[in-house]
Amino acid sequence: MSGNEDKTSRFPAVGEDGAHSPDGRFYKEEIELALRNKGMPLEALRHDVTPATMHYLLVHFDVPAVDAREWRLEIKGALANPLSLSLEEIKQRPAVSTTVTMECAGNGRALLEPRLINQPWGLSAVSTAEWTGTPLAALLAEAGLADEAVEIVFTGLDEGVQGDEVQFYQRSLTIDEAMRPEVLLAYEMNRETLPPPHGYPLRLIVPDWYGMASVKWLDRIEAVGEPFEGYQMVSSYRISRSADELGEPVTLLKVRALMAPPGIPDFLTRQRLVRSGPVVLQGRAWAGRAAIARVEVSVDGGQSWADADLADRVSPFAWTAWSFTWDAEPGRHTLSVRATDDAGNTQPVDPPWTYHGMANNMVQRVDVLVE
Ligand SMILES: Nc1nc2c(c(=O)[nH]1)N[C@H]1C(S)=C(S)[C@@H](COP(=O)(O)O)O[C@H]1N2
Ligand SMILES: [Mo]
Repeated sequence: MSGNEDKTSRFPAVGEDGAHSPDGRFYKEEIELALRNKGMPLEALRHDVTPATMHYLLVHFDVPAVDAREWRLEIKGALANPLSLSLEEIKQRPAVSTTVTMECAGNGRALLEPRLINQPWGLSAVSTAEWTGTPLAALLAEAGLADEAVEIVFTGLDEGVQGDEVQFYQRSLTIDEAMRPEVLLAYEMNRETLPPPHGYPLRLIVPDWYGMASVKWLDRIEAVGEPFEGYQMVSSYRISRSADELGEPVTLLKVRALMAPPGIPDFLTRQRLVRSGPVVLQGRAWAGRAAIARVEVSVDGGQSWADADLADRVSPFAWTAWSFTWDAEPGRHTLSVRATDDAGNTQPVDPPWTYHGMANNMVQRVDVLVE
């Protein structure tokens, strides 16, 4: 099992584990990746729906240039009636708009030590958008899934090399997951045509799952009779302790809360400067298929916690807003926020180390100086 490392890599290795940064140093290639991709500035946590230009972005290979007049979606494989649809035909089908919180499974990776050399996310790889499209389930029903079909494979138009494998970006879902009514084939983001980096002309949206499931630039959808074992299913998006351990697949979003950093930032270090007196701390919390039961704030570096107020969520698939009024006294303080879902899961202060640094939902810490 190889992770994101490749055998000819000039990157250093830590022990037998592979391509991890030995001293926390960021490589030029990681900085270039971080410039191609982007996080959501955490001040955008103040919006229910993230403006599209502030939505995080993760692109493994190149953004394909697609001529929508030529493009067609193929639906084929283990089904009775294969379909080939133009974008216009897809838009003529029943349309649904759903507000969905999406988070990259690598969010928080750069906070681990040592960390995989990869897209170096801090905590900014999460956003919420309103996606408009047509439900996948009706199309699959129309195509007449065969009894032997066990999974649906989604293939993007983007091709590249990862872990020494030439591949199109591909992910699968079980039939049960693919048939859930909230799964969309989306052609609009925040009521505008899907921007090219977000999947133009058509992408999958799988609410409640980490972002890797929501395949962009769809080319084809295939029903298959065996579980799909492509690179992005078995060699990446795994929670394991080494390159050789298969581990558990990354699936539903783990519980997490984030805070919009209060006060004003220092340009270079992003350290926060806050005026003393009452300060309204606010942010958002989310958890896969569970609801947020509780959000707690600590203003003393995690020694004591107090409950924040929760607002109604804007959609069953989107984050919940929270707020907390803090009486800020002069000095240095470390603010933290932690969420608990209605299944009783909560966030760790110290995350368990994992090889790929996936699904790290550790508690956020924000250092502030109050004057
Ligand atoms: N075809 C394709 N789909 C993809 C990806 C990709 O690189 N290629 N990246 C995935 C990952 S890892 C994430 S987190 C989300 C990000 O979606 P966004 O860039 O619209 O925020 O898209 C997913 N879908
Ligand atoms: Mo991702």
